[in-house]
Amino acid sequence: MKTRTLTATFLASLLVMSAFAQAETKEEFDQRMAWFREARFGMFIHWGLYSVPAGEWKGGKVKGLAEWIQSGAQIPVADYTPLKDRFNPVKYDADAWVRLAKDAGMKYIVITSKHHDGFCLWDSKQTDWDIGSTPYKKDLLKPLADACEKHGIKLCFYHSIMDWHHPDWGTKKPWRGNAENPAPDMDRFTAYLKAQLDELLTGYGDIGILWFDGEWEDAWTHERGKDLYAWLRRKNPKLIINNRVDKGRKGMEGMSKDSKYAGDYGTPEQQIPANGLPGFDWESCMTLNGTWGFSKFDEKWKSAGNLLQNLIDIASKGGNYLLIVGPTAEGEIPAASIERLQAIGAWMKTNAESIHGTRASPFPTAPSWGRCTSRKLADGKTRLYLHVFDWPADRLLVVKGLEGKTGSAFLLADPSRKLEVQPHADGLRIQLPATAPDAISSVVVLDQD
Ligand code: FHN
Repeated sequence: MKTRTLTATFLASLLVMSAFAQAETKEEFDQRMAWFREARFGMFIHWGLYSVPAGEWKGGKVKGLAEWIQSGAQIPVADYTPLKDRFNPVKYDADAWVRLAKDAGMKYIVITSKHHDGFCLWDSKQTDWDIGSTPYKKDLLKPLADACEKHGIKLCFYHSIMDWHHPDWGTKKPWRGNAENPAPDMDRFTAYLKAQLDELLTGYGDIGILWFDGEWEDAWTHERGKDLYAWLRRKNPKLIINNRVDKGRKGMEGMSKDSKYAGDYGTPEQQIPANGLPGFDWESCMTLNGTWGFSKFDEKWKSAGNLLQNLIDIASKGGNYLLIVGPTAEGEIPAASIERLQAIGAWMKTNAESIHGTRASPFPTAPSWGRCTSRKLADGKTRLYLHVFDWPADRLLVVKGLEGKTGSAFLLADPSRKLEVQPHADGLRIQLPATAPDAISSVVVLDQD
C-alpha cells in the first residue's frame, strides 16, 4: 500500500511540476529574471546568533566559518541555545544598511532569514527559536523591508533548508537538536519549512529571491526540491528561486548538472566561472574577508580594487556579484566592509552604466588589458564598455576581434572628450589620453559603426 501511495504522490508531483514548468514560456521567464539581470550587484547579509561568539568558543578561536561555529565547536543545542539571551542588536540601523548597499551600486539585498542553526530573524508563529526570544524581541526583517521599499532596493531572503535545531531534520549529528529524536519526520519538517516561507513571502512586501542553501544533506531529496519549487512558484509567480532549492548543484562551482533540477539560476560560491555561461543566469557569492558571518579574528580583507575587478569580471561574463557583509551581534557592519563598499560606490558613481543592465562581452576571451561589457542601444547597435585595468604605456588600446572595424569612442569619466579610433588589421585601435581616469578600472565606451 505504502509503495503505491508514494508512487501516486510522486507521479502527481511530477505532473504538477511538468505542468507548472510548461506553464512558463521563455518570454515569461526572461520577464521574471529581468530585474535580476539588470541588477548585476547585490548585498549578501549573514547575521544571527553566531554573530555573538563571532568565531570564539570557551576562550578559543574555532576553526571554520563563523556562522558554522555550532558545528566547528560541536556545540550541543543545550549549550548553543543560551546565545539567544545575548543577541541584542541595539545598534541595528536598517535604513543605514540599505543606503550603504544603494550607494555602493547594489540593487538587491539577500539577508539570512534562517541559517543552518535554525534561528529565525523574525518572530515566527512556527517556533520560539527566533528573535522574539531574545532581549531585543523585535522583528529584524520588517525594518529592512521598509527601508528597501523606501530606497527602491529588492529584498530577498537566504533560507537554509538544513536545520540544526529542528528535531525533525532528518540528517542526524550528535550535537544537533534532532539527535534525541529517534524518528525524525521530514514531511513534518517540510510543512514547517513551508509555513515559515509563507510567513516570509506574505509579511515583508515584494520579495525578489528566495536564496536556498543547505540542500546537500541526504535528508533533502530531489523530489522535495522540485515540490518546494513548484509550490513557491504557485504562491508567487514573480519570485526568483536559486538552484539550491533542489539537489542539482555541482558543488561550489554552483551550476546545475542538468535541467531536470529545479532552480532559476546557478550559484558559484567564492569563485567566478572562467568564461561566460551563455544561456544561463548565475550569481557568484563571495566574502569580503574569509567568512560569511562576523568573525572577530578574520582580518583577511580583500582590497577594494580586487572586489571591484571581481564585479567587472563577473558582469563581463553575464553574471551577478553577491557580496557579503557580516554584521556584529550589536547590529553594526564592520568598518572594513563599509570602507570597501564606499570605494566601490565611488567608482560606480561614474561608471554604473558599464555594469547595470549590461550583457556579457561579445568576445570569446577576455582582453589582456581588462574586461568588456556590452549593451544594445535603442538603434540596435552594440555599445561596448572597455574596462581598462592596465593602461597601455603607448596610449594605444587594441581591441582584438574588431579587426578592420571602426567606430566612435569616449571615456565614460569624460564623455565630452572624443577619442581617436583607427581600424587596423590586428584589431581596432583607440588613442588614449596619457593618464588613466581611474587607478583600478577606466572605462572606454566604444560605439561600433
Ligand atoms: O554553509 C553555508 C555557509 O555558511 C554560507 O552560508 C555559504 C554562503 O552561500 N553557503 C554555505 C556554504 O556553501
